[in-house]
Amino acid sequence: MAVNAAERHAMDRALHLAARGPRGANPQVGAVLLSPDGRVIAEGWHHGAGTPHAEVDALSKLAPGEAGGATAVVTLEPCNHTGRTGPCAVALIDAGVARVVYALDDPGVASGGGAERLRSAGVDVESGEQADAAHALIAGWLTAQRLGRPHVTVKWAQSLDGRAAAADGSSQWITGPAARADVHRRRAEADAIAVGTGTVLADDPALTARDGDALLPHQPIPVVIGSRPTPSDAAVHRHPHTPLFFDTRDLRAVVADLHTRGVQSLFVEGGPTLASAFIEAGLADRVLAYIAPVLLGGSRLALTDIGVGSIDEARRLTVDEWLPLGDDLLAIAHPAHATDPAEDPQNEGAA
Ligand code: AOF
Ligand code: ZN
Repeated sequence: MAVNAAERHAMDRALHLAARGPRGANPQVGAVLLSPDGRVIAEGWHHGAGTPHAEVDALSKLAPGEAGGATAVVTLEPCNHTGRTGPCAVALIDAGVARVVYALDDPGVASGGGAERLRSAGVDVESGEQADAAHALIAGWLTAQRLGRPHVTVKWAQSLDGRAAAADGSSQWITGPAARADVHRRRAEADAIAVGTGTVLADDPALTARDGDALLPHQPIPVVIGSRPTPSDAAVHRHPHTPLFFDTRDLRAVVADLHTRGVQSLFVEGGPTLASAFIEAGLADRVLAYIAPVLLGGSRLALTDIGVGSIDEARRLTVDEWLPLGDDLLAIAHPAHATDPAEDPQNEGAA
């Protein structure tokens, strides 16, 4: 049976409810229960890992028997596994729900398969309703599920001749205020922000996302990678989140660890050694190069060795946008031939 107007409307509402949940290790999911005549009888959403799933949250608002014959409208396929909570497919079957309309399939190996389970219990199931909107809402979580690691953005600022600093190492400020404000807005969209220990020693960055002097509402977790000790009075220790330190060169281990902590997006701020290592490891899903109309010359390049020995090994990029920011220019790009990082051949071992 095709999706009707009441169900479509309920999906709008479920998407709205889903967005109330936190971004984190679990997806944001919303659910609306409709009576057989199409009235909303309960609403629910997922409040974060370890709490009841959206469907169970909605069912908990009804008396026993009240969901008999109801339609559940959910933004994600009801799960089929016992994780921190029991399978939602079973909870819906046990409650007597007659029909389920959902937006996106659950990509989880263990958690997927709820639709089949529902169907085999005689529940009528429709999928794909407003899948695009649901996808947009949990894109970060879906990427993390597919790759087993966060989506990685590598950012740097450079002179027109590709340098990241002057001969003495000074690098503040190559770009102008519009570019710097843009960086802070993008920092605030990331779950975590990484620098190398060399950058901590050279620049002592706060690693906060700011608008002028004010902290933006969302702050990424600061991550410091490398073997040199960080001074106890470094600015990163005053960050609202406790910094994470990784004394390793194994970036795959770092991103795998961040994944287990629920980090879905990582913003790599530099310096050139760390940025280059992420690119060489095939772990850069997106590149942001802020290019300023200034010449520095010398040997302090924006990137060091990225494993390109010959021109046919060059890491070609596809530009998503050239964005003017004041006198500067931002290139937003991703590895060529990959619209989806999971399908990028340079991200070997990523899928
Ligand atoms: C649903 N409804 O509201 C959510 C689902 O460890 P658990 O028990 O919290 O399970 C987490 C997995 O369940 C998560 O990875 C995803 O596959 C699914 N999330 N499923 O039916 C929900 N949040
Ligand atoms: Zn569930």
